[in-house]
Amino acid sequence: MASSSLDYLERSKRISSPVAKELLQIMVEKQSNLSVAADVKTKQELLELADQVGPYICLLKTHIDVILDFDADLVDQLTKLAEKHRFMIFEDRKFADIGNTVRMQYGAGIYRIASWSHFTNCHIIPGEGIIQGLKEVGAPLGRGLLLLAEMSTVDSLANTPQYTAKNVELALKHSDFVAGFIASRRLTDESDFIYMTPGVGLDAKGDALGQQYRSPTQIITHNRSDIIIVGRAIYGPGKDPVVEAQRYQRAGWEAYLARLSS
Ligand code: 5BU
Repeated sequence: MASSSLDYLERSKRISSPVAKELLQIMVEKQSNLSVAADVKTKQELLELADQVGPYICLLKTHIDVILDFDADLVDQLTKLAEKHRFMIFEDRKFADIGNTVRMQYGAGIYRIASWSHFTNCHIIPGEGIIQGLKEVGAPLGRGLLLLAEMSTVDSLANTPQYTAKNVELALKHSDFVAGFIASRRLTDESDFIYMTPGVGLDAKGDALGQQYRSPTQIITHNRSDIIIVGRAIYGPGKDPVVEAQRYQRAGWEAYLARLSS
């Protein structure tokens, strides 16, 4: 049976990646396949947003390098909020350099991403060495990597069959560290991976810089992805993050239930 026809609970028992397993368990417990992309600019805003939306999400996605006043205490507090509300953390770093460089960028520097982020992601533009470099740092810590097999923007160069197929090939080869993909749709049934999709919105169709939004129904029910990643639609101007997080949690979960019954 294709793994996408199984429910999240059944998949949590079978999937090989320990972080994907834990994430699927959290999704079942909280009835949430919602990840909030917390693209805010200060430590206080990030902590406030994480505390507000925490009860409704399975995963918090960060861009830690946009935080003006980043410090180690931010990471400690985020980790405490993740434990309090039971969500995981995904630093959307999009590594893209040679293995030797990403090893340093992932494990060291100011952010020490590997020390606190359960998931991170990379482009496979440099070839297999980028996965090997990240794996040397992340695997001993029990972290998981997501490959950027597709992007949500209107003219993304990643969305070609050959590039996407290479992502699948490398994920299968490194399935001891690759937990899944960033993609708009399920890419393979050969082995189970977790799929996360940004560019999701119920109201706007896009932004002025090439972003495109699709609905949870399109992404989860029809395209068989697992997690919707939602940013400005939750906390943008005039939005109430709690109301919107609840709304997207509901929409994502209903789309998942519709997939199971289709
Ligand atoms: P938005 O406010 O929902 O548009 O934010 C989307 C987030 O997802 C933002 O943090 C992007 O960096 C991220 N993103 C994306 O939009 N599209 C992609 O293909 C990838 C990441 Br990969």
